[in-house]
Amino acid sequence: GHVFKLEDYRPSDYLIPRTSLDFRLSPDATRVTAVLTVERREGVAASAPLVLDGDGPTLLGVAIDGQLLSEVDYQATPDQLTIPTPPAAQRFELRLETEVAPSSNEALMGLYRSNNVYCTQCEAEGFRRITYFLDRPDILSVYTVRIEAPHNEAPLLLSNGNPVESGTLADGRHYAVWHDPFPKPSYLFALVAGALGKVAGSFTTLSGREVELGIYVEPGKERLAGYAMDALKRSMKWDEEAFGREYDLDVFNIVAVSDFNMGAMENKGLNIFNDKYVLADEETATDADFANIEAIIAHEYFHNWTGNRITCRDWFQLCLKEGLTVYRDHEFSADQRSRAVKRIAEVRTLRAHQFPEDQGPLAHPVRPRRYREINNFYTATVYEKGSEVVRMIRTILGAELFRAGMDLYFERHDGEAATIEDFVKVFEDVSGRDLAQFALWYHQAGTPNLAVSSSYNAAAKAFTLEIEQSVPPTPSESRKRLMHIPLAFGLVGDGGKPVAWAAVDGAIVEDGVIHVRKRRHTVRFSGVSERPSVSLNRGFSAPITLSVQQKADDQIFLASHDSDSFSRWQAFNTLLTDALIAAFRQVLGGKEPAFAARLAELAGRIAGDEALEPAYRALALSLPGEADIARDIGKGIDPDAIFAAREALARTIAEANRQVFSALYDSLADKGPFTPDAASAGRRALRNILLDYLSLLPEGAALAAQHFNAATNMTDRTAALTVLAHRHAGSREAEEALAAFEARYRGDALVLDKWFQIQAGVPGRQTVEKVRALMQHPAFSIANPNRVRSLIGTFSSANQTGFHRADGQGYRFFAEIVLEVEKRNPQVAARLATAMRSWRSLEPIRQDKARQALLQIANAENLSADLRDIVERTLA
Ligand code: HT7
Ligand code: ZN
Repeated sequence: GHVFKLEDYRPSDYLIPRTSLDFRLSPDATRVTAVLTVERREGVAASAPLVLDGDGPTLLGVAIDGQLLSEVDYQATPDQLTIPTPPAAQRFELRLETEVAPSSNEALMGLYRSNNVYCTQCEAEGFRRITYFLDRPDILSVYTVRIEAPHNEAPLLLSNGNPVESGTLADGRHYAVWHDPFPKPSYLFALVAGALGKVAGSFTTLSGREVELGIYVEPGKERLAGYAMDALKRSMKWDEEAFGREYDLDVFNIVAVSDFNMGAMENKGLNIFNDKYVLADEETATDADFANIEAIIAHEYFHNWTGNRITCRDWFQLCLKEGLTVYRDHEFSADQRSRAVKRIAEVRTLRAHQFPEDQGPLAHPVRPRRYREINNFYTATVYEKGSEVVRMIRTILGAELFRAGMDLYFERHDGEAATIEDFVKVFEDVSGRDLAQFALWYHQAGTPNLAVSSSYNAAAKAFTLEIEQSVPPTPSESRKRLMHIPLAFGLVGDGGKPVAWAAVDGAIVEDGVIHVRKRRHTVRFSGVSERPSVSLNRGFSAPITLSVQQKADDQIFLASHDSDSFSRWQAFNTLLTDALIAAFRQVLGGKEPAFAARLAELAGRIAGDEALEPAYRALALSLPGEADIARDIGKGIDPDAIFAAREALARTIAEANRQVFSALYDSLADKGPFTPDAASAGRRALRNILLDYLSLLPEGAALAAQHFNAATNMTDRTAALTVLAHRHAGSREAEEALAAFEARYRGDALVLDKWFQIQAGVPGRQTVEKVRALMQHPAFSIANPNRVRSLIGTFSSANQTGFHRADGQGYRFFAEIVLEVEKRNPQVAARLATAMRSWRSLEPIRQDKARQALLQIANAENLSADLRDIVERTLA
């Protein structure tokens, strides 16, 4: 396949300032008439051919300035329409007639049908499936869209922008016209038509403009959209307060559809959502679902400025909109909920998804220089690491200059298709700093490591940090340059008080941040009157790994006293991880794992510490996951040994804290009506993690069954069901609860996804057969991405012992299903296949079986570009 290269970018010869689209909708033969105002760019020769992108639309006719072209005047292939000799005039009108079949579109890109609703997904390159176009993000056009359909099939007709006209036609047909005054790239085009229920709202902007809000859902589900509507209003308000950004159209619509490749899409004025991220009430959604809905509603809304008003010059710049918008939604959630808890959750996500990507064969820079399939670059690196890079800019500049830089960005680039260089430049301009070395965060892949050791000289009252940076090699980048790493830190003394110093040399240290810019720094603090414990990378100021020579006593001290809540959590988490890695080695050596008593004691103390938020305590008590432990071990992974080590630690903690945990569990029982706010969710989270521990003790299954039966909300119900299914698999209690859940939610596909997920996650070798059997369940459909992700995605990416069965049956099953999914939906198949990305860190026997499965996929016939790209890079 073709390799797209950043350095090959050049502006297109032609522009399309205006686009008018006319859709006559029909499930198998939708007619699309596109009338494009085409303009030759200044200075381009009149002989330059016009070459439009396509992806298989059936071309019915081409006309220029009203003259029908004969077939000798153009060349059409499925992926290109070439007009070799366009008119000499600088501006002309190109009219294209195409036909597409939405109901047989199972790739869910372009125009398709979900649940009898017409909808579109054009990012990244889906628009070209509808008509031929300059389908690239630097071609900004003003769209007018007319939609026509039978009224009974599609009473609702939506597109981007503001409604301008609608009316009835003969034969029960009707139409609507939409106009979007803001020039936009084709990937932000959207259309929705069908029978949907509406939840209406309104928002008055900072300057007093009324915006009509609409959330459209499957009829009958309107009452499940209330939380999303509230989240939308809070998002609109927050963007005004935090970034001074107002909404700019008269209407803002959100549509929930049940077949969607990703989470949601920020089409201008018409966001389209996976219904999983809209619909919620206490009966059907968990606290995590509520938090996700809030975050994704905010994320798509924030794109209106970071993505839509200022878009990307090309797809290499994807992080310009995605990393920045993730940063914005993180800040929003931190403001709406608990900042400390949110930060820990973000870092856990980054480590779980981005670190393995950065440390494996699919590693790429936040701004890649090469791609074969852009769909495969909607990654944790572009999104989550991209957000961390923006956060570091704020750390380096401070809040005020950061805001000034963002203001300048909006002012300077509004209405443009911009680059990462443009983004970095605004911060250089407002601060006068040189960010060239810092910008390597965008250009260089891999997770930097800082090795740190410390020493204290009491006589000299000197505290010294030896810091050494390294960036491990990644595919196609063997030599790395030195990075600028903002390392927030604290010197912690008696009782957690900060330890003062008189002077520091060896690095620039400002506002609690050491600026690491060289390979080695000896940072010497003088006038330090007591030996401090050093708290490093406070608030996770940089997305790095740390190798710290630090005594367990210091870690225990920090886990109890660090005033930085992130680092306090980190200290305890590091103790747990170190203990788990040691236990893993004991298991491999045929020994019973043993743990220091003070670890369990500390867990008990944290659990009962009333000074800490319940949500924080819940996070501290949740042990590093099996995949986290595997990542920190690095190589020679035997998932069964990791599982055994982790279970042993959980049991040790539960046994040592039985009374405290049990009393606390009882005291946290639900009082009063359900609310989805962060504080209530935190209490549920703490109680549910305590249940998880208590379930390991005698009568654990009975306790979990009781929790399940008494549950009055989905959070408690799924927590108990998970405990039963995972820790008491096959027990009467587990079987009864699974059956009760299935019976209760029969017919509710989104809730049954949780039931699939829980069962796909059951540890152990028998699960692969269970998953295969569940694929025959009437609620399962291989054509629906949510179903596939719940069952197959959970099994392959969240079930270490089940998927990595030593005999390779998990991999073999997986390869077979990935190829089956791929026939319909290459994008979803390619994403599933990334579950194999860490295969080289496995022990040799599993590694060999994993390679065979990858080769089985690679050798399949007619592999899509999406899947081929992932599998070949994974094997390389
Ligand atoms: N910008 C959106 C990305 C997206 C997408 C990309 C490729 C294929 C389908 C897709 N659906 C949505 C989502 C976002 O980051 O906001
Ligand atoms: Zn986004």
